[in-house]
Amino acid sequence: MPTPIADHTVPWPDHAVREYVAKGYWAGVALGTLLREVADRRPDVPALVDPAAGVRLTHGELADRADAAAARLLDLGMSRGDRVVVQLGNGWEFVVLTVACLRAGIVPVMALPAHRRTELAHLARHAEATAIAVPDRMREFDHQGLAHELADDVRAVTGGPWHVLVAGDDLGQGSVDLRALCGPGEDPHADRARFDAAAPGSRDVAVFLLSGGTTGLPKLIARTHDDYAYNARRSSEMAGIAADAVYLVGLPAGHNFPLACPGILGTLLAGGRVVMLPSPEPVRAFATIAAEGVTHTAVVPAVAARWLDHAVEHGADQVASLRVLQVGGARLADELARRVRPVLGCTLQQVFGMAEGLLNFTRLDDDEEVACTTQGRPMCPDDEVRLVDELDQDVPAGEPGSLLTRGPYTPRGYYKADEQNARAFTDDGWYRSGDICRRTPEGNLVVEGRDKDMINRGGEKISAEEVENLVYQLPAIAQVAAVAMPDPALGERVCLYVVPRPGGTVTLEEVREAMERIGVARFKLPEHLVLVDELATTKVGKIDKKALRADIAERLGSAAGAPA
Ligand code: J2J
Repeated sequence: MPTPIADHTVPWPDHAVREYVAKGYWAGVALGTLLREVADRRPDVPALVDPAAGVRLTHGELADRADAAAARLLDLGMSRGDRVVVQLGNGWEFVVLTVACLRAGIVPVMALPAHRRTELAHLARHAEATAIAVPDRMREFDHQGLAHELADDVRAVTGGPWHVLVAGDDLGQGSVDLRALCGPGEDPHADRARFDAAAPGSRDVAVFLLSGGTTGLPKLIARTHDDYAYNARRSSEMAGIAADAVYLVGLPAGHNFPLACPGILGTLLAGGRVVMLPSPEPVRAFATIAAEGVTHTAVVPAVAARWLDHAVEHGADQVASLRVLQVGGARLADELARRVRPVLGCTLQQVFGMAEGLLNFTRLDDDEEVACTTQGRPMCPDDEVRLVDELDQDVPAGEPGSLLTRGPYTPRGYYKADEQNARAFTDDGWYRSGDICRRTPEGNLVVEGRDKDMINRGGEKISAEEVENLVYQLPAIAQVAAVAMPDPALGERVCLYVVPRPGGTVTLEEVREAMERIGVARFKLPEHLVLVDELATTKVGKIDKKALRADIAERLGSAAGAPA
């Protein structure tokens, strides 16, 4: 039996809970129930489109399928409070399974398709998952095979059951057919009644999100039904999502941004329609926007840049229906931001968010200057934000400081991570985002840098410590430091500084091969390697990453220069 989730979460203090309930942020209703209510009001309205699979479901059909799937999960032997690692591509099964979990109180752990053995094994172990959902194959990778290897490992340790749910045509022995599991049920009324009668508690954990990563392995962020429902609903208001909205999911669906800011959940809760696309590659994305009349979508700056180039070359007629382009996940350059409206003809909304909670948006009616040069302001009047110096003292108005935050959808600690929590949260519950921001006189935030040891590769967050731990497994390495190097397309890429052991040496290819053998997401592989005799250190003897970042920027020519 997995440990109850509540044993390892950090609750909001009672006075905060009372306030969030009194102010209506926490509605006291489970997410699955809220989605059911939408389906009852709009049963025949389109809810979910997966053009690649040719699947189109109404709100009523989606809700019924989710209940049928929830019932089948219980039939497999799963029960409320169990955890399932979800590593699915952007297809309809992701949505049905997620809603099924929300109805049944089974908690999805939102992994990414890029994750490999190291990450998945860690997530499964840390969350004490009893199931994993994967595609059969995706982008040439045998996800099903890896899932079964993991299942064998887990069963050997726990002796308990472990389910491998597979979306695809090529089902192996021992796999559960996820498409069948997410298919229509035989008795929708009975399935529904079962979950109407036993909805999860609104303060229970609804989903586990992955932290952007500053530690050796990703941390889990436990988001409750109450806080995540608020997150999704309020984000919809920010983005102008109502029942007529058609939201395109192009980023990996398990990311907080496309999942609930407003993303899939916010759009469904507003009674709108969600369109699933495997990737935001512009040719298909533009064609899908045209075909489905997409009104809203979310991208990272690197994708925004590709869309702008594509539109300049091929015209923007296909994206005429697009009203709002949300851009976030990494700093959007002001120059790029200024091109969005003239080139794509839609409103730019900058989103500075984090899976840990706090969401900042530029408002749809902000003037062009604010929308193009700031990352917006918190969405909730009761989001608390402080900008502080090294001693946690507030910096003077207008000065850059390190962002601390608390609020109704920002949990007070990571799941089962006392040691990290002591560092990532202050004693009085402020989350240290590690972002260096400045506040404009109008109250908008501008992200100027960060004081966390993370590399932001086109919106994918990479923990330097995690990369370094992996590289230390190579015998030829005496010392290593992973740092961000500037990149014109992705913003940053991983650069390694390596001190080899005496007489030894190492190449970039050797490091990459070793990491691939161990099995980690490809986006974490270093893309440049610098051999040095020693690593510069700070006064207190720590590796001087700032100096290394400056060094690599200089070696590449300039801060904006292209890598060799
Ligand atoms: C600069 N840095 C940004 C921005 C995030 C919406 C949007 C993004 C995320 C996300 C998210 C940034 N400019 N506009 O969850 O719901 C960096 C910061 C932040 C970290 C969080 C959402 N938007 N960042 O990116 O959990 O460093 O969430 O602390 O993946 O991304 O990363 P993540």
